[in-house]
Amino acid sequence: MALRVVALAGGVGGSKLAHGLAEILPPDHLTVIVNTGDDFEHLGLTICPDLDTMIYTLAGLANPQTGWGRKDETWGFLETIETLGGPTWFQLGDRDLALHHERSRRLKEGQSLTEVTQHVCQTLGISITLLPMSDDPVRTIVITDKGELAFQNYFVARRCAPCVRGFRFTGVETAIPAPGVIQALSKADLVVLCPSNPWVSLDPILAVKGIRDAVSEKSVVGVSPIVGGKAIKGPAAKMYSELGFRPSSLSVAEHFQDLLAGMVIDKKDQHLASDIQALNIRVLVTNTIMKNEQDRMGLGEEVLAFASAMMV
Ligand code: FO1
Repeated sequence: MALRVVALAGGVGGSKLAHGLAEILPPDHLTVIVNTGDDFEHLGLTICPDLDTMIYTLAGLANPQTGWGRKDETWGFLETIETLGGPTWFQLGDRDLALHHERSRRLKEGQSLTEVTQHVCQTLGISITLLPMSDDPVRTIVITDKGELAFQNYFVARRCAPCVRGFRFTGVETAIPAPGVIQALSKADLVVLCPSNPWVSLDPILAVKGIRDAVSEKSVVGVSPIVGGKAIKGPAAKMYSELGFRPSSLSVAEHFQDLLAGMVIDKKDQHLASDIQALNIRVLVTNTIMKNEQDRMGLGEEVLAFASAMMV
């Protein structure tokens, strides 16, 4: 009997595991809740990078080199923006741009982000349920030695260089979970915290009213986004260091200690297993680096088997 799973995810790493789970679970047994704290207005468009990275990954359209944006892309729009003296710091390909444009048009017409996401998933043949964490705007602000920076300014424009002091999620005080989020969590047998940045991909989701409480009622398994003290991709390890924590899968386990029943760590971190178990968290040590679709499915299978064994 397949488990009913809800996965929480952000950008590239989280999307890969979500893709593996989507390949092995019946479509109606997987709901993925995606971070929207990275969203921003740019060139008059509403851009949702983590939703789009998830959509492109699940649809097999993601750029394999970067993990974000689309493969088989053309760049006529951005090249022309450059000749016109417009902003080109955020790389928008022509096909990707069409998604931002159509989403923005529908949102302006009054459709919700959930409705637009469902429509896009249908057009791309994605059969699992993909939900934004909220239809209300929540924006991650990175508090740094260079001041408070909007997320994409920190992440893309400044390439994560500023020293992080903390985070704020503006709008989270009044945001409510998107329709279906709490229902999916209440029906779930298992919640998976995908290998996404704990600070700026998973914490924003858990900060939306009611989500952390709903997750805490469930069996939760996390997959560490940090291997051998480094993030596979992105600034997670740098953020841990700058905030005064040793970047390690143990720090990630401590980060979510009150939620986790189990943690999946890479073989490189075998030596940390007992420290994590001492937090009363079961540990699975395996290969967590997903180089291809086979790895994604393999890790998905292992996470589900680990969770099932934990729940008996
Ligand atoms: N990341 C970059 O480092 N440089 C970019 O130019 C860039 C463009 C971009 C366009 C669409 C999209 O969906 C994502 C894009 N990203 C880019 C990644 C994005 O900033 C991050 O994926 C998330 O915000 C963090 O996971």
